[in-house]
Amino acid sequence: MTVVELKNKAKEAIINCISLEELKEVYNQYLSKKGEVSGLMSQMRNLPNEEKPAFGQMVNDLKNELETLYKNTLDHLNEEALNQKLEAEKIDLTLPATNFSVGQRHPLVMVQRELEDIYREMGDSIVEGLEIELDLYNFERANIPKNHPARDMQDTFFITEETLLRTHTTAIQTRALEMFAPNLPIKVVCPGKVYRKDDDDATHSNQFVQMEALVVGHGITLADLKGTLELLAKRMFGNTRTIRFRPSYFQFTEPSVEVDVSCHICDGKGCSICKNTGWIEILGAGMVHPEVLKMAGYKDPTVTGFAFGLGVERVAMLKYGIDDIRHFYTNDSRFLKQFKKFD
Ligand code: FA5
Repeated sequence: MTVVELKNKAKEAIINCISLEELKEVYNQYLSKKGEVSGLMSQMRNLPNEEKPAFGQMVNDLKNELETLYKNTLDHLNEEALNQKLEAEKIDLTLPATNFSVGQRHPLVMVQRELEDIYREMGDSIVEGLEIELDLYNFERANIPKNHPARDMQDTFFITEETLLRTHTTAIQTRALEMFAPNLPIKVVCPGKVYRKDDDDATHSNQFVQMEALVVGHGITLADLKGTLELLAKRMFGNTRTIRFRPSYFQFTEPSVEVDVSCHICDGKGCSICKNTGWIEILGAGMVHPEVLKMAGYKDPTVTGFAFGLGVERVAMLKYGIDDIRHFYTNDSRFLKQFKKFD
């Protein structure tokens, strides 16, 4: 092939390239070390000596011309590729933004945190226990020996004869007493999930959250318990709800009381939610039974204490006017979103 023929063929091939890949192939064919342009030099040895300089000059000129054309085509194709990429990634800043919905705390967590803050202000520290608990801490250390009829008050999920799903946060109380004994004073709050074989209805669930409070020292009296509960009720419900103390029975407190808050649905007049009583029970309480203190290691009879165990769902229901405890567990976002304003 003559120099002119090669020149025309190579120029046409470069100009017709429509992609970088094609251009690379054309470069390899004509302009690389082993390409056709370098191949022309091998013809030099067949030429008479006087023609060699002119031929060499011609091949060099061809090489320079093709390289310039190659470079311009490469720039053009690179620019085109960049433009295509920019076009594909184009962002329309005038489009409306995507709405990301930011989560919020669950109402039960909100109420639990609020209660913890109140307890903390009173100087309590938080102690946690185990959901799978020993019979020993759930019942025996709470002064409820095996086969005692008081066990029937809490229908229990037993795992083995000695282990169970704790039925109340009093199990954390008995562990805390053992952990602190014989040191004084104790001022702790014990939150946690508890489990019972209760039939589910508007105010009962077989899994719920309790918060136990325990104060032990010298000279703690029922008046301290009453004062603490009144303060707690005012902080949680304001002054509009009425509370009442009702004598009750727990095997681990003596005397024992239960605290009710006037029903938020009927304002105390009686409705299906409060079972026509006008009241909703939120907690059980009392003076820690001397036997419970003794079993934990407090032998001094002048050491006394009070404890109470509160149902977090019941408090949340009264606080936010919720008519069915089951709403807390179904994860319906229409229900949960309503609490955003309180978070
Ligand atoms: C007890 O669990 C005692 N351990 C409380 C206690 C602690 C008394 C310390 C004395 C000293 P009771 O079973 O009544 O008591 O439950 C306490 C509270 O948990 C109730 O007032 C109620 O608010 C809540 N509660 C009880 N059962 C359920 C249930 N099935 N579903 C939702 N909340 C419940």
